Amino acid sequence: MLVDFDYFFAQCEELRNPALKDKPVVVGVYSGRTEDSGAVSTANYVARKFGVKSGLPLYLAKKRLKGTEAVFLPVDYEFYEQISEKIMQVLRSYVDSFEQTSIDEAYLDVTQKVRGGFEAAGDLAQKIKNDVKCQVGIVFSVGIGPNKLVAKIAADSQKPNGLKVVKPEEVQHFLSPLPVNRLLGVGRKTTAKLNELGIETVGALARYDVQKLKDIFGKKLGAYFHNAAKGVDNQPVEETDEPVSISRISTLKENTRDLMVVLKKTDQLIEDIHEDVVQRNITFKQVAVIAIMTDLSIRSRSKMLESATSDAEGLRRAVRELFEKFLGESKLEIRRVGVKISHFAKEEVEQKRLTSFF
Ligand code: DCP
Ligand code: MG
Ligand code: MG
Repeated sequence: MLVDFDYFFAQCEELRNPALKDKPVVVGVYSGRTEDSGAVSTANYVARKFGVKSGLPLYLAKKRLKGTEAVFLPVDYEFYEQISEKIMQVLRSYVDSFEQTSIDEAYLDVTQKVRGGFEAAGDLAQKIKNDVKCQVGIVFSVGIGPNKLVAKIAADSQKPNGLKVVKPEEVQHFLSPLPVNRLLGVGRKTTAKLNELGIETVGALARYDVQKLKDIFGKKLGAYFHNAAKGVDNQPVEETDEPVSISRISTLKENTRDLMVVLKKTDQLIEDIHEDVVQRNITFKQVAVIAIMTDLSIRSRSKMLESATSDAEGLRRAVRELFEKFLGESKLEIRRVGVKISHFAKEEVEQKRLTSFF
């Protein structure tokens, strides 16, 4: 099974304020330059009817929702993470093995639990949905299939509050009519390239000569596209203890705009993060700073380092640079500060799995 929570950040906001439910709700990341600069993180389905979705610039979202009772809120990641953890805990109690892939997504292997029966898996999914709704108050969509690839596409096919079972004998029929961009790793450029070859659907991709695909996209990717289009995927559901990012956040003794005060705090956070980096034996390439302002809005700035590093000094330099710039651009006082690193690589780069490749 693949479980993906519906309109997650916005649903969390509805959970703590049910009065929002019937209104368009937009959760956004405010970049801080002007009141409306920034982008939509997600929106509830009421807002989506007006064409508002993840990634849309906020000023456009405001325009599309003009004249409605739309509510715009800043991202409160920590709150969403708490809710996410509660749900993940409930999900875990039902599985043979479990793999969380993002704040709102997890794969559940229930093969043993249902003795391989797809109908029993559907019943189990309904039970889990009811349990999570009852214990946490959140709804999600679930896809069930013979492997991760099919489960993921199935989950996306009936949002929101969906439950879709695709049995092994139905895989071909289910995948064939879908546009190629529904496959993981087929983005805008690849879609354009495939379309040029006359390949619009997953079915057409499955029928296309595999050797030609390899010539065009390289051996590894070509083979992946061919298999994916046929619904073939053998990746196990397995727990990964590798986070996608490491962050620490902390409240300042008092609100400030003083760089030195900010850096004193971030130095402690950096020390903590660096310990984690050493322990995990990883390098990072991206550094971000987070500032929670006195009006509780959250701002962040990030920077890609020239090369991956595990060095604390490099991290300190980047954080200093980011806060210097940020304080120059913003007028409000800061209440809490955070540091985040991401884009990890293991010391010996291993790329066992294509999903991690994408
Ligand atoms: N998110 C984001 N920016 C994006 C995409 C997503 O900040 N461009 C965040 C907000 C989402 C959360 O990640 O709530 C989960 O992403 P999903 O793609 O699962 O989207 P939603 O859960 O919001 O909606 P859906 O009902 O389509 O799953
Ligand atoms: Mg979701
Ligand atoms: Mg998701």
